[in-house]
Formats: sequence, structure tokens, C-alpha cells
Amino acid sequence: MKKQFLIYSAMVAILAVGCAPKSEVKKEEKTDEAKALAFGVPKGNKLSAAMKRAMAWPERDNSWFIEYEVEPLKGDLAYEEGVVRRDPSSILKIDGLYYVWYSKSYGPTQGFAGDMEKDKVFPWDRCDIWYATSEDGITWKEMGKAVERGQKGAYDDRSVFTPEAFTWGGKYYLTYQTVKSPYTVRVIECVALAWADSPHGPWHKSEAPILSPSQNGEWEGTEDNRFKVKSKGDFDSHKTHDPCVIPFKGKFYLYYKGERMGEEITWGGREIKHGLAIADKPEGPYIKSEYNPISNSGHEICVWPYKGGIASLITTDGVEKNTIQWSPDGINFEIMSVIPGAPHAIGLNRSADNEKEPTEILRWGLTHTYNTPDYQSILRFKTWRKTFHSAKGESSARK
Ligand code: AAL
Repeated sequence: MKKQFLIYSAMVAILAVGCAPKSEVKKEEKTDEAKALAFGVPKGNKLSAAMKRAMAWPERDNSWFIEYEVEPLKGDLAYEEGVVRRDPSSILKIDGLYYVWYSKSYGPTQGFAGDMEKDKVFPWDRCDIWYATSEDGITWKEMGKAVERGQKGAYDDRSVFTPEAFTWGGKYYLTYQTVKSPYTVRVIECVALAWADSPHGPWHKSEAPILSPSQNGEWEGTEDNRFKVKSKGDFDSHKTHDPCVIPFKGKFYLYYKGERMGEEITWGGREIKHGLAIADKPEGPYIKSEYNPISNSGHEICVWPYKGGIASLITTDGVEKNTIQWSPDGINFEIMSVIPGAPHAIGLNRSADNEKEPTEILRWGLTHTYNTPDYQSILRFKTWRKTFHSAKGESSARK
């Protein structure tokens, strides 16, 4: 038993040192006995399964834990009935002005019961990518279309949506989702790229998608039903979504969400995982990582560089939803904190000093909300570190 405990303790120590960002590796690791006492385990007691898990977590560090609230935007991005504005990109600060790109469409959604050639099947169907600017991140001025759907017959002729933005080498890049008409249930969704010399465009679109689903499952029958499969294939066999490129370690890391043919409900949510594809140049080619999938949960991608690695806020689906994770290499992520309810579809403020502390980049940013099932609008969120809990009227002072 004692030997087992020693082997387990060694594993825990390796895990803790291996996982923690460099700055947080304490010079002197506490002994397991000291750790157990710090957790309030009575001296000499055995460790329950829960306490073994607690001891395997990185050093008790509160800096990854946040609370948040959302507020409506003002100006052109305030909620407008009849208009969909959703899935904001990262916010770039250029010459003192904030820029955001987003999906925009008009009118109600009919869904999949009618004519998929003519109807609008989702709020993100029949979208173009628009952009807006702001001096304070609260009041926004809509500037017009950035990237439009392609001509009939093109790979992006039906909808271009869910953009992300980054800059590199003096150029501006947008990555986004594409769909070719008709927008059926079984249609594949790909990722494309556009680039420009100015945030105001003109934008040059990639001739073909830069990332596509693996499509290595097999549909059963010809009914337009995504649950009927002979085989499911990889985690991204059906759709590749929510692209976000981070320049990292001299390469370009494209994080994305994979949807699977024959998707099921697992762990109480949709069967969703994140993938990574890496390129030497911003325009690609992007090669899917041999470590894919790099998450077991999640939905929209929300990733940022921190302490030489990559942090990721995982929301919505899967057993690890509502956690912030960190990896030293952009691939092997460990849970750092749990964030109840975490905002979705986040557009991060890329001008933040994100090395200041783990969640500095989350101090404020953009998210979206469903005002009605048909219409969504962009909101601002703000977060703060959770540092105390006290009853009404009770002092929160510790000394
Ligand atoms: C979002 C994103 C993608 C999906 C749809 C629009 O939450 O995951 O963008 O395709 O919903």
C-alpha cells in the first residue's frame, strides 16, 4: 500500500510539474503530507479518490478562476429585430480603434422542413461577414461588408460566417466557415481564409477551403439524416467549424471544432471535440495534427497564448465544458479552472496584455446572445477574478 502510494505520489509530482506554466512551478514542491494538510485532510488519514484528484491538480492557484457578466452594445451593434449579428471575431486594435468582424444575415429562419435551396435553414445561413469599429468597445459603428458569399457554384456560394481575425507580417487575415448550396442536413462545412493589406479590405479569398472535414464515415441510406450512419468516421468527419489561427512557435496553429457524422449525445451534451491543423505560412497548407482531437469537449474556439503555451476556454458540450485549460505545446491541455456558465462564442480582445495574468485577456470582450430563436445580437462581457465569498454585511477582509 505504502509502495503504491509512493508510485502514485511520484506520478502526481511529475504531472504537476509537467503541467504548470513555468512561472507557477514552485521551487520547492510540498511533500504529499504537507499538501494533504493544506487541503484540510486530518493528519494520518488515507486519501479518498476525491482528494487524490485534488492533489493531482496544479498547485492551488486561484488566478485562473473568474466570474463574469454581460451588457448590451450601443450604436449600430445594439440588438435590431429582423437582423442576425453573431459569432464575433477577436477584437483587433489598429491605430487606436477597435475592429470586430461577425456573421450577419437578415430575416427569420425556416429550418430544414421546406426547400433547402430557397429557405434559410439556420440563423447563420445566407450570411456575409461584416465589420464594425469602436473607440471604447461599447459603442460600435458598422462599416459594411468585409467578405461576401461567392458566386453561384463556388464552394462558398451559400454562406460565409463565424470569422476570426489575426494580423501577421503587416497583413490582416480572416478565417471563417463556408457552405455550398443547397444547405442540407448532411452538407459538409469547410474553413476558408481571406487576406487584406488594410482592415478595411479589399479582401482576397482563398480559391478553395484551407480545411475540410475528413468525411471518412459512411452515411446510411439517402435520407437527409445526419444520425443515420454505417460508420461515424473521425471526430471531424462531418463539419469543420469555428476556425482560429494563432501564430505560435514560428508556425500557424489553426484550432477548430469538429462535428462527426452520426453525432450522439455523450456526457450529457453533443459529441464535440476540437482539432488542430498546423501550417508554415498563414495561407497554409494546414496539416491536421497527429494528436487530434486535442480536446474531449467544447464548442466555439477561444484560445490565447499564455506563458509560452496556449490557453483555451472550453464551453457548452462535453464532460470538460466550462473549464479553462492550458498546454505548454498547444496540444496537450490540462484543466486549470472551472468557470460556471462561461460566455459562449467569445471574441477575445487581442490587444490585452495577456501575459499579465492567465485570464487578463478575458477582462472584457464580445459574445453573443439569442434575443429570439431567429435573431441574435453581439454583447460585451467583462470578467474579474474570483477572490472572495462573503455573506451580506460580512467583512471580506482577511486581516
Ligand atoms: C456556432 C458555431 C458555428 C456553428 C454555428 C455558427 O456556435 O459553433 O458558427 O456553425 O454555431
